[in-house]
Amino acid sequence: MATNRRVQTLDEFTIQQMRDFPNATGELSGLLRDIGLAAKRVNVEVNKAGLVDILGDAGTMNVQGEEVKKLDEFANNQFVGVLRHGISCAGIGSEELDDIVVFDDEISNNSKYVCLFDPLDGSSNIDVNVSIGTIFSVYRRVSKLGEPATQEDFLQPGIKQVAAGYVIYGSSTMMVYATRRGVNGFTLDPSIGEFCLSHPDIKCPETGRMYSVNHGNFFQYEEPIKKYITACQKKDHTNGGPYTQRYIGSMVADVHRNLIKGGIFMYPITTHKPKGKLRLLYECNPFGFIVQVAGGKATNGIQNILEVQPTALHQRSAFFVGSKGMMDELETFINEA
Ligand code: P6P
Repeated sequence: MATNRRVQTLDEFTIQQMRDFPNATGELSGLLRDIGLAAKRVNVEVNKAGLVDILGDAGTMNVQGEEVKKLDEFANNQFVGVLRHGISCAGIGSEELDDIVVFDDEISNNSKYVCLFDPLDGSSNIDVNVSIGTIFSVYRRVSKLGEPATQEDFLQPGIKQVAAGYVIYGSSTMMVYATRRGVNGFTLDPSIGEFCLSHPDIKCPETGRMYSVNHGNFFQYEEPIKKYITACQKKDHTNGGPYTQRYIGSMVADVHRNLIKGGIFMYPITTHKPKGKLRLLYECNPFGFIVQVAGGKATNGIQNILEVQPTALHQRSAFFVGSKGMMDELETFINEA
């Protein structure tokens, strides 16, 4: 008798992971399930964004000085709300909030973890129906349990991440997260409202032929970056085939594609943005952790991105991430300079 391949839901998977570690308290598993719940709520609104008046600028400006769209605020409120009322998180940092939010209640103050979020990255694409995403990062607190979380809990180098992940709201909605044990992808099955394991043990291909960069900034890049991009364009079209440029302008979509198919994503510093554009804590570090666990590499052009010691919640960084072979090739251009 034909039987359906048993599909494991996110909840079942995280509980199984907990069973594999008998001394696990289950807090991290619970935290990941909380994030999955918030993501499902955001997904509902993202999927109908064109139908209801949730689009358009909310009129406020976020800490980045960008107009905040209503869906940004909605997404932020979902993640903050679920984690505040959960039992696994002592506080959060968010692209949408100037400062950290410390939950400061008895349960939360005894929680082991803090989270950082970009609740809805690529939101400028919402109005034109391009894939957007949520990015998250989880750290074990360094402050005293039983007391409120502190700024130091959030300003840890990326190498200290306990978990990191993203949700991509695209042709399907997926949640991908990494712990030190590996990277796994879960696709939302709307018929049961559950994220189901669809991409077990994701590995980033050692090489790829896709390079992702904003060519509009080409003449603002430093020389080694321009030389590498030009080399990509001149790739020998015989062996291994030509490189191709793929850039959606939505980081979650670009990095997700390159993680699965192989490729390199670059957001270098430019003359207009000498510190880079992307945020270290809730864009670069989570993706750096995910891709490195999957076998790829991630740097700021100078060092492993996960070794950078953060000094500010919203600090920016140059960011290069992707297949090891392509990252090594980029580094030869940078080192030559
Ligand atoms: P640019 C979206 O605003 C974002 O933060 C990332 O999702 C994306 O990769 C990048 O900015 C695109 O920036 O300057 O190329 O439009």
